[in-house]
Amino acid sequence: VRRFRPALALCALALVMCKDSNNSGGCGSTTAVAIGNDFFSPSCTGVSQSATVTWTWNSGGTAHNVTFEDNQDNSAPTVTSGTHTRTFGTPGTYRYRCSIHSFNFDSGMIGRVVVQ
Ligand SMILES: [Cu+2]
Repeated sequence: VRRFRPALALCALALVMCKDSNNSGGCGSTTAVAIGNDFFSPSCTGVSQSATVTWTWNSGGTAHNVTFEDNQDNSAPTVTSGTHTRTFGTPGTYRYRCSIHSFNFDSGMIGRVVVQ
């Protein structure tokens, strides 16, 4: 007889809830976003007004960029290491993408910052 394992069930639920999909699910609440190959982690983060978000390249030398839908405070087009920052003075949802690894802001290497 298999016994119900609450700990395992909880882990499974946590995995589902924390799954870092690009345009749904919960946003993280961090000002630090890692740039991998080819994703932003977390892909969505919720921050407070006037917060500065820092993107850190962690891609082993592969070029990526941070290009915002509003075309403000973008990174350089091909960056292989280092960091990029943007301070968000106005509440709203700021979508961004890596223009190398996406065609638009809806799929591919995309992310968003929700400023409250
Ligand atoms: Cu990229």
